[in-house]
Amino acid sequence: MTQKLLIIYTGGTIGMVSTEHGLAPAAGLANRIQDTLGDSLTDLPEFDVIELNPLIDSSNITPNNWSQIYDTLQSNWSTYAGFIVLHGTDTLAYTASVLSYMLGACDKNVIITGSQIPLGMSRSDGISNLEAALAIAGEESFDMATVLFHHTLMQANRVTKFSSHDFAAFQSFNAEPLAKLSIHKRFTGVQLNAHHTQAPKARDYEFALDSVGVLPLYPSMPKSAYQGFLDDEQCKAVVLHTYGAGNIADSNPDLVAFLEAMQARKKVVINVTQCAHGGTSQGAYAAGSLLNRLSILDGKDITLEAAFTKAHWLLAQGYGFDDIQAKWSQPVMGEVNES
Ligand code: ASN
Repeated sequence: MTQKLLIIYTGGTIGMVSTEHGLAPAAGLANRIQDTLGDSLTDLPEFDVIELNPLIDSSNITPNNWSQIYDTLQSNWSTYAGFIVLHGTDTLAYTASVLSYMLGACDKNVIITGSQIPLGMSRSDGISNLEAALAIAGEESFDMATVLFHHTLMQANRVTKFSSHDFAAFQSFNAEPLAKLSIHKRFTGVQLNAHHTQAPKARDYEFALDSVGVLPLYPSMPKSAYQGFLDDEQCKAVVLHTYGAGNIADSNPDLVAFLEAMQARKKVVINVTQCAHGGTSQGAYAAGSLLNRLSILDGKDITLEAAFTKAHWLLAQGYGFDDIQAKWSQPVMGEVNES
């Protein structure tokens, strides 16, 4: 093994260039990194760059891309001291969450980052995000996939993109950031190196592309918004994006009938609140207590992205309805608080 790092460019703004249709990812990022970071590279670890094919705006991400990123990490694991995944910010939280489950407690760092302005354009935040990732990726493992953005290192499965404009595009909800990077690093939150870590194994499962849906609740929702989940044979789980403490319109007979039918057809339903902060208290209100009676899974303080990808990952492992009902409350990689 060398002390070199591997940068995996998946696409996203950090490596985009202007085109007649707007910003789009472009090959040749290694040269743009050399040109942009220039002399500061002499103080940073050496690295290689792999570009995935095709490079995508992360709005186009699918579970096949998650597999491609994982396989690239796994097949290069023994060669490099640490890894940086450059990803578009739009769906970075989904990829970061699923990689946290796929990699588990790993013995090298996988730091996911990107930017709001492309490298090589004026005021690019890609420079500081990439420099910081390069500076710490080869250090002692954090035991888990992490996201680094705007001087903040966060647990991968706790982040949500909350600003389309600010350089601080991500927040870690319901979990302290792992570190604030200033002149000094200040680690907080989880205890590092708490797990027995290992190298990731070769993937022996596939994601089923259409297996998980999301149903955001809103007032007076038409039946057509959710009926399709029942009829679609491929759909095995739905994240119900509920109000406040995990409440639904329990006086809407069509919605209640839909949830009953989901349970009868053994399709998993997970209750995740639309509130970024706080989590559910399923059953605290009468308007949410029906969900307990229907054995709908309580998402507690999990993010939408972490719940959606956890359902995908559990289904891909071959777990069925009964297994997921039993397993859901156990955290895989700290994505939910147990209490
Ligand atoms: N549309 C871009 C992407 O997600 C946004 C970004 O990276 N800042 O690929």
